[in-house]
Amino acid sequence: MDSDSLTTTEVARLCRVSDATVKRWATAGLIKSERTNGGHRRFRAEEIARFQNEQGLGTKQSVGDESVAKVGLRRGRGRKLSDCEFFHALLAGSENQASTILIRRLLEGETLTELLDGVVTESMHHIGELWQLGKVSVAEEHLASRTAICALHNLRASLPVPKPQNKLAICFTLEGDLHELATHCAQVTLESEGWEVWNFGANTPLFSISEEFDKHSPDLVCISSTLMNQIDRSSRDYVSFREKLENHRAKIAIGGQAFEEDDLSDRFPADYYLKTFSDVIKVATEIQTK
Ligand code: B12
Repeated sequence: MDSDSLTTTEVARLCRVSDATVKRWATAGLIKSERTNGGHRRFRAEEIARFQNEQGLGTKQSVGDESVAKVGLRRGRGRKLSDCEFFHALLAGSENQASTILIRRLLEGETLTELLDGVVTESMHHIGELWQLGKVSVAEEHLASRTAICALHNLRASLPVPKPQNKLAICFTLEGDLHELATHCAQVTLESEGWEVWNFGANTPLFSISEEFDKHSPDLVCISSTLMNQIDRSSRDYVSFREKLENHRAKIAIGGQAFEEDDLSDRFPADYYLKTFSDVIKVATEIQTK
């Protein structure tokens, strides 16, 4: 199967209609398609996601709904195979293929957080292992990271529009840390719950974030730290950051490998220490219902 696009039968299955209906939609110009050399129609996953959202069709789901997740997992699509496909698409720098894999899996019923905690994180970790073994170059690792970020943002554009929650979150990675993927994952997760999110990305000084507080007053701050080179300095900056936050309502959630490896909770006191993006949904729900 071509992992860049969907066949008429796949679209029909996703939208729960007949092949003939899909062909009619395509002929009427309701969904854009391309033709293979053999004259068969092919559809881009982003296009189908857009159409489904517009029309309220098919497997459209509430993101994070565990019951939907289980249905997705029970379906016979080789999980390992497509995880592997995603990993290869990242290494090849194929933005279109990587995006299609994620969007297709979402359409098939996997939850957003399953994709983030599973396929995206695992593929990047696998790339890290190969890099450590000298089997993946620094250039390939850079390309894979950029491709993953692009795929995440294409996936984001394909998500159903959620009910706005009137909540604001800020995401960033601590100063000196260039690993930004988790901030994008947290952003997409919170947005899928109807939050507004400002993602400041990698290498963000804490003092500059505290200045943002006076302007925007967020409800949640998501901090990611993969690699902390200067723990003493970062923890000192964090103490002043917390002091500035005292008069604000924002909760602080911290995650990342730097916190998984060592217990840094004394030096970085926070409201939540999170490991997964499905935890982010739980926190968002808790804040919303208060
Ligand atoms: C991509 C990558 C990079 C890219 C980052 C590009 C970018 N734009 O983000 C670049 C090339 C910049 C890079 C640089 C370096 N890297 Co690097 N990198 C990685 C790699 C392969 C993937 C990281 C990633 O994106 N993962 C995907 C995200 C989604 O997952 P995650 O970050 O692991 O986060 C997970 C959790 O931690 C948690 N999480 C994280 N943050 C948050 C926040 C919240 C709120 C929540 C809920 C959860 C959460 O959620 C995720 C699910 O479990 C990892 C491999 C690995 N095992 O992680 C190495 C890795 C992290 N890098 C490593 C190293 C050594 C480096 C360098 C020092 C290499 C060098 N000599 O220059 C530099 C350091 C640069 C710096 N100052 O930060 C080591 C770190 C080892 C260690 N702990 O000491 C790793 C583990 C590779 C390895 N196997 O050795 N790297």
